[in-house]
Amino acid sequence: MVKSENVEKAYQTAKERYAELGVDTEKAIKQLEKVKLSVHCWQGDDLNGFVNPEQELTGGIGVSGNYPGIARTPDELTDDLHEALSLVPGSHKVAVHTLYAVTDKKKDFDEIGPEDFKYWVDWAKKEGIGLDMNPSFFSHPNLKQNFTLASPEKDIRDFWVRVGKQSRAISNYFGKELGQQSVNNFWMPDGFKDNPIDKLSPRLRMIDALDEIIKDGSYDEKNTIEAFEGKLFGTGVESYTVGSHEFYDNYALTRDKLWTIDAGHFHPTEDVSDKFTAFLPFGGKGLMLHVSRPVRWDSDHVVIFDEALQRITRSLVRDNLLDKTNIGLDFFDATINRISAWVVGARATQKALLQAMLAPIEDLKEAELHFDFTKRLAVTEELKSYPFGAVWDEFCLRNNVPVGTDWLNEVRQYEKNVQFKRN
Ligand code: RNT
Ligand code: ZN
Repeated sequence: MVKSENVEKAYQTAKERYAELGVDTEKAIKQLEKVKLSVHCWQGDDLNGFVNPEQELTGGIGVSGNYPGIARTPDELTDDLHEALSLVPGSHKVAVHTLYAVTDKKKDFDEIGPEDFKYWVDWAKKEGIGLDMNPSFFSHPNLKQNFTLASPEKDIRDFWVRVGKQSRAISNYFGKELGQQSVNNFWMPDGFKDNPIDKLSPRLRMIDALDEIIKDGSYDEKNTIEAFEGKLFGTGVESYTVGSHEFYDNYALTRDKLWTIDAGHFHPTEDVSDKFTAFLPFGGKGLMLHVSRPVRWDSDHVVIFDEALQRITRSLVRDNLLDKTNIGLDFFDATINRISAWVVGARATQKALLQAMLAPIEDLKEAELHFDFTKRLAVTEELKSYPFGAVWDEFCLRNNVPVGTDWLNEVRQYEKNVQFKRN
């Protein structure tokens, strides 16, 4: 067990070290407290959901591993989420998918509406958190030849348009009931495995379908807003993806919606963090992020405190973009305890935010403005070994969550008493 006096002693020293640089650790702690993460429910059950769990996962995304203790029911999943959230400092949101509706009746995706998410709303109220939504455009037989909203077949398109419309009603219900905006994230796997002849028509069909979905302007943006997630390619659609980045960047801008940037959806050498400031100044309403870790490809590994993540959080903090950005997590790993996956990814994201906040940002901007690149490099390099971990520990302590590796003991207890008993 970490001793709290040690945490406090280390924090006092860290506070002074940062103060020498003109950095206020108390201010950073307060700033971090305000940042909500949108924690994806699907890490808890390998994206099976409750609507058609027998159906295989499609859409070119995949989960590997079979660590025991997977959540199989709504109660098991929310119990596990509760456990994970209790180990992550601060107050957050949970993101669900159409697949996670809780209903006694057999309902198809396009029939699932707000009433089928009452379970989640009641739970979220109990937890005091918000909910985000995602219409599911996969794991369903109407994902036909890898097409949904851009399908050449009208009945397939119409089906998915209804799913999209329903998701808006559900997201609006979340926002209204929980008193905070629910982001409704659209990702469609549509595309071709091999070289297409016609690259234009599928995109035109996609635009029409999306416009049809968002046509009803009666939803209050206080409650819900749509976000659109592009992708370079997916497994099975290597040659052409209808919803590319440029496609959704332009769609979001022209429709006054959010653009979703998933850290795994770009070429591995691209710097995702460089995109935020190339979008927002053009009138971009805001961003949704899917923080993920692509290992060689869009592999959806658990997020860790790595350079790619630090670049993302530095840009958000230094360029003052936190107010315009919804930070969601999107990864799935079944080779480890699924609760620990959530905890590692969420805590890593918060740590990276905190480290970015603990910097003499104005001073560095000033140096840059006067071409003092020597100072910029020297200071940012030294900052890397400043005692930010001591501030992080203090943040955990103040938020009543375990410090250091102590959270792992709790997960071990929980898996022994709860998760391993499920099998
Ligand atoms: C897929 C997208 C999408 C999904 C989730 C389940 O490549 O990243 O966001 O991972 O909606
Ligand atoms: Zn994503």
